[in-house]
Amino acid sequence: MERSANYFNVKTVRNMSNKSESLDDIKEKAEFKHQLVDQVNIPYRWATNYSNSTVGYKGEGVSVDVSRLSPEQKQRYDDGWKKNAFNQYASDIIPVNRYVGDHRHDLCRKMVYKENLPEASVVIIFHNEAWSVLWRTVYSILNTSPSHLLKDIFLVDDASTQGHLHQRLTKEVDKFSNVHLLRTGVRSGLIKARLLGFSHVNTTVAIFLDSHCECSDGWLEPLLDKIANCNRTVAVPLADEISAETFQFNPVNIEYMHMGGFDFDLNFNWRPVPQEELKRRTSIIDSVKSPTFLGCCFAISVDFFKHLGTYDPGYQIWGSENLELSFKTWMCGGSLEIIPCSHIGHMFRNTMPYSWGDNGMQILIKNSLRLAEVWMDDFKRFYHDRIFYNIKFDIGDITDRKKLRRSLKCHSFDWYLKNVYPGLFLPYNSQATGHIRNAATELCIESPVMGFMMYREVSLKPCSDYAFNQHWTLTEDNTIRRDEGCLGYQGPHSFVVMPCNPLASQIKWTYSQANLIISHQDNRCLGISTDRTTVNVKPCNGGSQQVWAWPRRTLK
Ligand code: UD2
Ligand code: MN
Repeated sequence: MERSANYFNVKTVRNMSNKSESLDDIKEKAEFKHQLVDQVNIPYRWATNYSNSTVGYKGEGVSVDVSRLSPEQKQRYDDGWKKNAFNQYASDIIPVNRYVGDHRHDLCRKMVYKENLPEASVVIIFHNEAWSVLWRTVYSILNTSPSHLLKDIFLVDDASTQGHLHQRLTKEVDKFSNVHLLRTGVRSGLIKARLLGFSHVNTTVAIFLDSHCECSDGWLEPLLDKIANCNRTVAVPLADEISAETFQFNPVNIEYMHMGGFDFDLNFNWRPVPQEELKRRTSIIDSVKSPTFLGCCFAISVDFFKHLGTYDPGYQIWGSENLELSFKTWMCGGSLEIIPCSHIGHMFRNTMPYSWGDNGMQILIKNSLRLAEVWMDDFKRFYHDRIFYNIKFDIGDITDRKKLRRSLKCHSFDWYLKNVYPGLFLPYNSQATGHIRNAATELCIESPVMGFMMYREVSLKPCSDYAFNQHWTLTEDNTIRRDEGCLGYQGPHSFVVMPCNPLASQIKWTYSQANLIISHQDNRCLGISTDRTTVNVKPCNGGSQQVWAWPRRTLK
């Protein structure tokens, strides 16, 4: 599946390394203490025992000069990308116990935390993961966690098919007294896999990580301190970026903190922190209250997670569990906070390398429908509208989840929107919603991949009920909108999604009784380009190429 959402943490500060070295150069420089971990057993190390190799040290990346690889190396390089959707070849060159550096703000380093912080265990789930990447996650935890604060690490194998994750992994894990391996047996999806790991946790705090993370100095204490202050706070570290290409560790710049939001595709996105929240904070290292969070990498009190009914086990494979936990945390008496002193890197990738079975999109929709049905009250209609009322899927039984919500006496979703996420755009009083279908071609206007749509051109594509990025709302104030983006034109032949500035006339349109879409900028009509790949504006001529079907639906 392709990545959606402005899910990538775009605010990274370091530039990617421009280095371009062949494998031989790299080996030489590193004195090649660490051979390609694919071929040899990784050295067995205990906590606080970092590699002294220079490759990848302090989070540096490695860029592989593909033109200098031998055919055999090139094959491995290609296979690595194919299997993982990241550059496994580069990862295998970097020691599994590299030091990623201390990325904390000076003020964080001076922080003094409570003496009796609660103990934590970490759950790491995976369905196929490269050996070097998985172990780098584990080593980074061991190397950066004070031993009295970390009890267990549970690796949960969600029915991986790759050979190295079978016997070899069992053997490797056996060398550690505090690393345990659990296996789901059948493919369960990340939500149920996390629940299996969680059922073994017997510490005060549980921490969940993806299998391609790296924890950096001082990540653990501020999370535990937050929960020790109030066990209803879900503590979320910064999600630094580990480059999928070079494995460079790019820390978030906390001068430009973002918070988690969501759109009505029910995708997570990054949003600017509102002024009121910025004013509430007294220091740059104060936590940021966040309406939602990314999903991986968070710490939660075991009691509070149980109180909230953990995750909805009805969610399959991937998706929505982060919004579920976000909504219910806030609605049922807790809070969700991003902690600027805690740096954990996550490797963000463009596509998912693993299979979702026959119909991934349906799985995603079912998870979202469960979420909407249980937690969003009447606001679920905005999601239904987004998926073109394509809601006839069997989403399984949700009686227990509804009962849970009632028994916890949680606030309404309306309360959540008003109090926690007042900045969210709600498409009230729309004039039309859904596909904008061209009468001459039956093609629909599509925005670029969701989340990456700003300042990129729209196109014409065959209409599909699964293409959420073909959904547009004609708003009360005459914009053609998708969440934070509006359709506007830079020139008569260049149509991009741009910020919805209410004063910009190039984003204002009238949908006439004759089904023409008329620009407020120059009274001309939206039509299609001669090659039928995109839209344009021309003087209105009454031709079917300028006629558009768009359901005139008013959302209240
Ligand atoms: C993001 C989250 C992830 C989760 C997901 C929404 C971050 C950075 N990551 O996923 O934690 O909230 O959004 O559901 O916030 N996996 C399994 N079984 C499966 C599929 C995946 O164990 O059937 C594992 C996978 O190996 C990985 C983790 O689940 O460790 C998350 O999957 P991902 O990394 O492909 O997804 P990501 O980071 O886009
Ligand atoms: Mn991930």
